[in-house]
Amino acid sequence: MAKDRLDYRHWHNIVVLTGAGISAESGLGTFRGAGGLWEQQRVEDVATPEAFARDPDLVYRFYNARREHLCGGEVQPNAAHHALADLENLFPGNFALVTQNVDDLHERAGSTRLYHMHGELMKMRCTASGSVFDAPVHFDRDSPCSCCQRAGRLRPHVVWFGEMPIDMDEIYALLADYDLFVAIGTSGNVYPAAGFVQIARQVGATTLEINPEITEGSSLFEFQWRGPAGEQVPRLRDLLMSPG
Ligand code: BJW
Repeated sequence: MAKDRLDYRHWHNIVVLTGAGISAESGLGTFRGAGGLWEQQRVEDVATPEAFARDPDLVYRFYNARREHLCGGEVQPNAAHHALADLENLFPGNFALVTQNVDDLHERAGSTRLYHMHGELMKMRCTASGSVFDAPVHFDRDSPCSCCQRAGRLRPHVVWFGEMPIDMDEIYALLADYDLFVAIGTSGNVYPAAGFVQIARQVGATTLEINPEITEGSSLFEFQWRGPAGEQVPRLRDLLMSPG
């Protein structure tokens, strides 16, 4: 049974994991569930290295459309992104943010201590050198690479199924020493992020899930706040910033 009262006075190190749900109220679709991205596009067709090898044009189109939407002006950070940026600035202990999201809404809200474990939509990578560059809204197999000037070498700088997520050494180091782990807007379907709550329990950290729905991993969390991130994350910020 989840508890409903957090004893927040003894926390010094906080790690927050975010997923697609935190950006839902900004107008970006989530992946799973009704109306999600994977309902419109089969994951096997666009989010694996094999898909990119088989049909790169489809993959370029999929990510170009998402970049266009992200940069179109309608998508802006919401109250949850801003509340996490506030915590980075104001929380007196250590605060780290790990996101599975490839959008840049955390940065736009002001977060800087941020790990994009599944990459960044607004970056592209040379498949020959591994160099990472800022991406234009559109690029494809005809776009020359910024380092070798060759066409056909650029790919989205995102992590597909079967690939190693980014910055895992740093993220596991964070997870070795902290008091509070908060997972916001993630379904807990995708590893290794889905396993972070188990690491948190092993190190004795308090665990909190913020999600309007019950998820695959809900029963592993000590505390569960049901509701949209835009409402619940400002509540968490206010709690953590209130005088003990
Ligand atoms: C709200 C809300 C609101 C709605 N407020 N909330 C068998 C067992 C275990 C593992 C494996 C296995 N077979 C294969 C694997 C490994 C595989 C995996 O996990 N597969 C599973 C499907 C089983 N993982 C990998 O391959 C990863 N690599 C890997 O494991 O390398 C080896 C390794 C070994 C050891 C250490 C480290 C690594 C790579 C995974 C790459 C995932 N890539 C994607 C695409 C990125 C690019 C792109 O954007 O196109 O990442 S898939 C997609 O899922 C994306 C997301 O980051 C990721 C997670 O999704 P997320 O964020 O949870 O979104 P949703 O849609 O699932 O959920 C949204 C949630 O929001 C819901 O719960 C809603 O209720 C909620 N919500 N509105 C708050 N307003």
